[in-house]
Amino acid sequence: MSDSSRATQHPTFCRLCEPLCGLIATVQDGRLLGLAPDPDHPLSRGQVCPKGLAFTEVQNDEDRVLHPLRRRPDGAFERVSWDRALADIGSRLADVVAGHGGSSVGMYVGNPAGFNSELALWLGAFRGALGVPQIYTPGSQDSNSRMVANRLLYGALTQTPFPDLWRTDFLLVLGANPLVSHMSLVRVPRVREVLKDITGRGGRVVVVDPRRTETARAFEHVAVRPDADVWLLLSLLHVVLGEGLADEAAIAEQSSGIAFVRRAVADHPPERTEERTGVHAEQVRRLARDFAAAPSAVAYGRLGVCLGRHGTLANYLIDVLNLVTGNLDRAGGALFVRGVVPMEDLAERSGQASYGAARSRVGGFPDVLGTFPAAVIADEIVTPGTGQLRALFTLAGNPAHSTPDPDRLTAALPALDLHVAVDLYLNETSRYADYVLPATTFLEREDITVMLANAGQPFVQATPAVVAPYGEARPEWRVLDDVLRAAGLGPFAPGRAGRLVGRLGLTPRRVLDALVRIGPYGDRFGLRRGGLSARRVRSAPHGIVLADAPPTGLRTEVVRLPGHRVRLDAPEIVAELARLGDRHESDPAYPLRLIPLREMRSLNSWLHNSPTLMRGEARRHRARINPVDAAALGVEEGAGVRIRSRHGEIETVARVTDEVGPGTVAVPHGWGHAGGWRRANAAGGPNVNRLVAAEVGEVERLAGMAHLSGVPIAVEPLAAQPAGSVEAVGAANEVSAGPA
Ligand SMILES: Nc1nc2c(c(=O)[nH]1)N[C@H]1C(S)=C(S)[C@@H](COP(=O)(O)OP(=O)(O)OC[C@H]3O[C@@H](n4cnc5c(=O)[nH]c(N)nc54)[C@H](O)[C@@H]3O)O[C@H]1N2
Ligand SMILES: Nc1nc2c(c(=O)[nH]1)N[C@H]1C(S)=C(S)[C@@H](COP(=O)(O)OP(=O)(O)OC[C@H]3O[C@@H](n4cnc5c(=O)[nH]c(N)nc54)[C@H](O)[C@@H]3O)O[C@H]1N2
Ligand code: SF4
Ligand SMILES: [Mo]
Repeated sequence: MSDSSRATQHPTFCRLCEPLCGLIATVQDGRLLGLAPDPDHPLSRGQVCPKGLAFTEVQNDEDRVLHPLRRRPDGAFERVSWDRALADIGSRLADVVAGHGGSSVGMYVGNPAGFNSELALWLGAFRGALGVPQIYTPGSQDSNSRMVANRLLYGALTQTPFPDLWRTDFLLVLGANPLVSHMSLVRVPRVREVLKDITGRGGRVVVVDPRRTETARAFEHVAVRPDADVWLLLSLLHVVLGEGLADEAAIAEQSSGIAFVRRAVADHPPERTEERTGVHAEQVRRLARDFAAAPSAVAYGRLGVCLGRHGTLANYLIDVLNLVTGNLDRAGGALFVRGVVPMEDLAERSGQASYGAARSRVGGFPDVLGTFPAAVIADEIVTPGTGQLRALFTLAGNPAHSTPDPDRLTAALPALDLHVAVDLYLNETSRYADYVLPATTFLEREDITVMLANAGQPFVQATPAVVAPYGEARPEWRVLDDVLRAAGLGPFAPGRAGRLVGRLGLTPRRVLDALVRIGPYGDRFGLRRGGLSARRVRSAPHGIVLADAPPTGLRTEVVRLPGHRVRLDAPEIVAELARLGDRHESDPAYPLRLIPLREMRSLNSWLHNSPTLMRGEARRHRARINPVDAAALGVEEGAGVRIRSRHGEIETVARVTDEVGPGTVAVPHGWGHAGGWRRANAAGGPNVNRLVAAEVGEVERLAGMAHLSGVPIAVEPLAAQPAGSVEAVGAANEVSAGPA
């Protein structure tokens, strides 16, 4: 950390998305002057994206919340001291728990929390202290269908196989756009180069997507209809199994239940599914043959398949394709994960990687990793009874923006007895909180990359905080710790356990250090020569490459089912397949299909206050619509459109382009701001999640996933441009000064 008045440079790494690219932070007088790519980072080697560099503008943003804020009855915020905030939060939380039990307390932990190892550890403590609080995450808008597929196939929720991009001969991407989103559930700095290397060594990259995305354009594109991947995958399997292209030895050795798969795919020849998928039968047959014939091949699916009406089934089928072609757990195929800290193993062994161990009160959804679908939060708040949600903590998240039917949640929030947000900003959710507590940015806290071990080269890096917290910002783990203490709850409360924890001086850092040492690469506290210790990691500021390639042959270690066999016929899958298509209604009033779209210069809902990222005419909200549809509807390029679903409506501007097929409309999420971020508010655009229902019947059954892809919609031209920016609350630095 710098305290001299000379500018100093500090290697660190970006924690906005999964590549965790190396950065050099320049600091002077405790202020961040700028961020640059770290040329000495072994994995990212001097490459970063515009978001990473623009983070300087978040760090130094004058709209950031830097002091605890309390909301007054008139809705304006006033500054309070940490002590007063914590005392009041503590006593109100204690009241809720005393009166209604721990199950009436909820927490929504947002996406940036996934890049914070200290918080990840301390969340467990929060949970433990409250007994059975309701935990929500973006997982139900992101990856829970992937997790549930893992559980059903491998008996291990946390074991998401990742594509061995570095050795494969054939990459089949379904529903991901790596050149923009930089890949997810696999860590790939320099992703363009890694993908280009596949074709460079004579391999192929095929992108299955309803939109001709940046990635599809750079490689081969298969244009599929929205939410039809399940049928495409069934047909690919039909060809592989039916034409004798499968690796029968691998099937016999690795799996159980193949008879079910053979029966299931028999009915789905490509000729029968082509109408649904929009992919010509002959193209499907060729794709299946080429995939099976490649020396190594891997299918990788991400958001586009996770968000459909059968997201769990789609993820399951992707893995089945990898397995039956002999590509599971081998070089160039789909690999299991072994972390620097055995997070996966710990979660599985400790029972935290649960599925269906509890059911949500509203909707009866099975828990996924102890979490419930965010779509039910609003109903949990307003539905009376035992376990009615009365206190909510939102940490690093924006659920009243990022989840289905944001207005329903916004309307429910005021009914809470206590709502506390820990965030960098007043966002569309925290603006309704009783208290908004200032969090540290990733540059203001130390970290170690114990997550995201799913990489081409197993790697670990630690960073100190490169600047001291601005204002009164505090790390989230401390905030949780302090809140529990103030409420007289849990392991940190006064009492025996609390005293013990106090005496041990237990901090996330200490726990993480110990975990690194006992992990698979660890020094076992000196018992293993050359092994890792946190001290050794910290002494290598650009990180340490632990191996040249990821390990293979982990199945017998990680699959937690009889004989370590992958189970192909879990009853949940059998039942889901029997209901295939039951939620794919066709209503002539809503003939088009909505699909999600990520932009290079957005990060979900929270980088729209950066001047650099928002510069230029291209940074306006646009719905991509095919020229054929546009002509039929009388919609012109640049004209205003109204998009309606059975559930809600939004207004935006049309971009007429054949990058989406007829019948498909692609709309970016994360826009339509009304928080304390003034530039974001002024950027306009609607929140696309208004088109998505939060009703129980709209949520995918197995994993509780929101349906954000394939939503039936109608589009009509607007006479004028859409209404401008939305009503907003004052910026955090304009709050009325209250007693400190
Ligand atoms: N620049 C940028 N990078 C990001 C993010 C960001 O907001 N901005 N967000 C980060 C986060 S939180 C995540 S989870 C990852 C996600 O990373 P990705 O999974 O790559 O997500 P997207 O870029 O949204 O790509 C989803 C793709 O699915 C396609 N699609 C939609 N519906 C269907 C369908 O039914 N079938 C098929 N086959 N495809 C479909 C869409 O057209 C889109 O191209 O990105 C991360 N990286
Ligand atoms: N329509 C549609 N909806 C989607 C998606 C989609 O593709 N389409 N994608 C879904 C996906 S994949 C995701 S991951 C979710 C994201 O959904 P959320 O996690 O609910 O929301 P974010 O937009 O990531 O907002 C993150 C918040 O954390 C704050 N923040 C940033 N860094 C920190 C920090 O270090 N500490 C704290 N305390 N706060 C911090 C930011 O200021 C911001 O307010 O959105 C989902 N919603
Ligand atoms: S791709 Fe961009 S946002 Fe993601 S880690 Fe790298 S620099 Fe950060
Ligand atoms: Mo995400």
